[in-house]
Amino acid sequence: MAKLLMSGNEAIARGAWEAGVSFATGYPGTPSTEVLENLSTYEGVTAQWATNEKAAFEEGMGAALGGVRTLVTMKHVGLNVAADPFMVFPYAGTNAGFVVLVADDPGMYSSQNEQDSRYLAKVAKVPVLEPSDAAEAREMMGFAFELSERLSTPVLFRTTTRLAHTRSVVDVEARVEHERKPFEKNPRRFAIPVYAAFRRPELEAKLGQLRDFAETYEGNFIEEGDPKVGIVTHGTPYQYVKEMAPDATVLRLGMVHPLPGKMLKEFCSRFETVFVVEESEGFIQEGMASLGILNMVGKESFTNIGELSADLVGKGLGGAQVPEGFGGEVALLPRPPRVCAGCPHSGTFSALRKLRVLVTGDIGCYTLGCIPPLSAVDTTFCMGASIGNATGFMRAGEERVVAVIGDSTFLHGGLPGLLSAVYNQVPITVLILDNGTTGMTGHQDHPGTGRTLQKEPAPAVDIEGLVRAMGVEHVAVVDPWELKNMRTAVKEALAHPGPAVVIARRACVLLPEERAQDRVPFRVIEETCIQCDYCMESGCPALVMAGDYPAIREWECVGCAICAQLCPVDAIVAVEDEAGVPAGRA
Ligand SMILES: Cc1ncc(C[n+]2csc(CCOP(=O)(O)OP(=O)(O)O)c2C)c(N)n1
Repeated sequence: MAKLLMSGNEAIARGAWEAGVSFATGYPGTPSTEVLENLSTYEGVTAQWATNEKAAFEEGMGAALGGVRTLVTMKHVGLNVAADPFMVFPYAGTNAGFVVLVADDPGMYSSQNEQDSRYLAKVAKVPVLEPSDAAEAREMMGFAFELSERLSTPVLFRTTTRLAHTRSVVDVEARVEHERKPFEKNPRRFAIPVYAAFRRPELEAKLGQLRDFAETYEGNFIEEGDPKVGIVTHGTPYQYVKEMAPDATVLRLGMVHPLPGKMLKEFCSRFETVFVVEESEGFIQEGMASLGILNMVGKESFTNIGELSADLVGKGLGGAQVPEGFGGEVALLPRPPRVCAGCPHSGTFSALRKLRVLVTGDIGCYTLGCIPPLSAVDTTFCMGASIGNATGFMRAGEERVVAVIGDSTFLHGGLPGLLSAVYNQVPITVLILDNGTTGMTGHQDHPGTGRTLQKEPAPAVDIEGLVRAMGVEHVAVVDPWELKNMRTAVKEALAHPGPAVVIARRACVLLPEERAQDRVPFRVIEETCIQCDYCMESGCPALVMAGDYPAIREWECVGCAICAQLCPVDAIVAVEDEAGVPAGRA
């Protein structure tokens, strides 16, 4: 045994490895991504990125039924994508241990919504485990696999951003190997649509067993303290409770679904009022109410919006225990998100903005196209939605609609929407922003990059050939740094009578190969500049106002020349060009 300082995600990977996980799969999404990345560095685990969360979940089901301990990872919205198999798998139950790690993001630090995934587990009738720190996360992972095998059930292991990214000291142990459990054919168990009706009561019985188990599970524990102050809590909020009410009597739930009804009732009967300190929705509180527990204060005092904090918990508990001057608002400089200098998406949007079309967007770095100064995208909802949305807008009567979607997102959830547009011959234009990576979540590989999770060579899907094979007749490939070409390509695609695809292909400037490029930076000639500010519409962070004129921070400029092409008077030139001759990219 050794002690290591680990983030929650590192500890979860470690715990899964120690528990003998042989197969791990997932799709990137903050704050879950590092679990799989870490696990891929351990011996004895086959780890891979799947195309999307549903694919990952189904791969995981196969592996667990095939007899090896399996971990599937995703962020909360990924569970929505995987919801179909997630709701059905419990009917069959697993063979070897199957754990799905779902990271929720209260506060939406990097997500499109705030979602409490515990509710989905309740619908699926699956147990939910929630650790309170990294050390417990490692240990609980091992238990999650045991529970999964003991009751032949998938287990949802829920974390949140705070736990995923906070470090604590973790005791690590050796890996325990598990023999492969042979798969025994049994249609009555595994041909669900045929036999679901028979299995439905079994699922309910299993939930009953889980309920009984919850009463004695040592992750649901009571810490005795002040006999007048009773608090029920879970996950990270447990830490805030310990900080703000160190003397209280606390029931900490490690399994939040199903709840230990008897334990909760007995606990609550000891107090006049019990505080339920819970982050996100009042999931535990609602469960307690349905058990007939009424002497509690929960969401009335602890917001369901964003993250809780020690300060908010102290205030919700009545403020009595909040130390003088504790917490308070932290003044942060407002820092709106921006594209990187030379970001290919910036070129795409600079070209698109002028075309005055309706643009449906998607999820990725290019979501920044919705806000000033890029201001080129009109809608953005969830991964893959841009293409279906574009079809819908055309069906509603819009005449020119462009869907913009990243390469990773296109392969994740864009394909069915495009196929539907082809099938129904809806003349949308789809702009695939192919920067050769999953940029937003930190450069993960995908089926189009030619590399696996371990950076081994892999077949790279030919996106151009793929869309042609789907029946798209008009396909163009352009460099988004070339604004004129970009504009022409989109115009031609819009003029095509059927669905058309433009692939804007240029690697993300933050990829190591791109960073290593030695490109000549640009500068502004003040005497020529007419202060129109068109260059600023590129959103480039290397462009700043210096007095009355824009200036380029040379050390940040990557020489993309997007700003130079936006300048109507050729006042932006390559630095080395002593004569001030325009770079002439346009
Ligand atoms: C269902 C779902 N899974 C995962 C995520 C996390 N996520 C946000 S954007 C994105 C992909 C971005 O890659 P890409 O489409 O290539 O665009 P880029 O950021 O590289 O511009 C991912 C995985 C999410 N928002 N929703």
